[in-house]
Amino acid sequence: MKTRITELLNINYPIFQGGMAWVADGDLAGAVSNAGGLGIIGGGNAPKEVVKANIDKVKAITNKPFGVNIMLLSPFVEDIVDLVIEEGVKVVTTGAGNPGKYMERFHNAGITVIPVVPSVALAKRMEKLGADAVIAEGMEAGGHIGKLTTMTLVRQVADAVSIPVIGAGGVADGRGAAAMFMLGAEAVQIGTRFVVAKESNAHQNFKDKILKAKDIDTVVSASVVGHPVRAIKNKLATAYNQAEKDFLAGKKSAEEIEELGAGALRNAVVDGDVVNGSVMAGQIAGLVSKEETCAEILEDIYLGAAKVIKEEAARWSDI
Ligand code: TUI
Repeated sequence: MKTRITELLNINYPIFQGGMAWVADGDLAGAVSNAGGLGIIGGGNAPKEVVKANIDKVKAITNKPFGVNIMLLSPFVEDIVDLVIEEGVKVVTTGAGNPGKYMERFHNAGITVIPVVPSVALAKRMEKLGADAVIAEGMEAGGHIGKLTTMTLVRQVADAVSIPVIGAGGVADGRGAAAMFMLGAEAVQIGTRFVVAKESNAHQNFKDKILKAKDIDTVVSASVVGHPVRAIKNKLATAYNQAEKDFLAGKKSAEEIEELGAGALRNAVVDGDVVNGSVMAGQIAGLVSKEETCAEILEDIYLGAAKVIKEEAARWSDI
């Protein structure tokens, strides 16, 4: 099965592993790319040396294509832009902002640029600036999110641009992937299910939170102060949302609230503090109940999508 995305990137499966900060390291991205998907290193807020070590790791694991996600709120964003160019990284995805000012440098270096967009307006702007594709990520996703749902965003972005669209947010299996293709996507990006992959180095406590989560267990924090983030409900998320109420009542400063979030993702992913740390995960966590290898996950999604698409097509074949 081929789409413009599998051809553009020379990958077997039209499946990206989300570039999740702290989680998407060289081991995870290397395993996904090696198995035929697009593994993506999550730059997050990491300094250049850390991202470079992860790039070296992927290159040691596989010769296949991989990407680096540049989180545009990072204090090290300029360094990471330099790094991906120096290292000959072929694919860059961006998140949490507008990568417009780096586009020319990426293209001069022959990099395929795929920004995450939370709206049709940004998708169109990215297409005009020469983006090779866009990832339309709905608010079902974990981590930093926009306002629209995946269902409405993917459909409207696919209608508005001519470049290929990757659907993300709320996808964890073949049925979800098939739904994205029906909406006009030519690949899917998946985060939460890869957090619990065998090759993922996320702390077991973090994985267990996802494996045990139900459909309604995530909440959005920092909608008032900071950047909206979806995570599994815990003491931190509850405290953050209470602090925001206090802020609106004039009883707390923005700085005091932002303090709560500092280092919270690292605390959960690396140290396993899933009480006071931020357990970022998508709403589809309720469907994720097994630790598997990246190869097993990719095959399950790909074959699962093929199965339901064929079954559904058969139902419509007489019309
Ligand atoms: O970036 C993500 N997900 C993330 S980043 C992250 S690290 C972080 N932690 C705490 C606070 C903030 C960041 C954890 N999860 N997904 C991609 C994404 N991009 N979601 C939303 C956006 C986005 C939002 C606004 C992309 C562009 C944008 O543009 C605004 C503009 O400048 O036009």
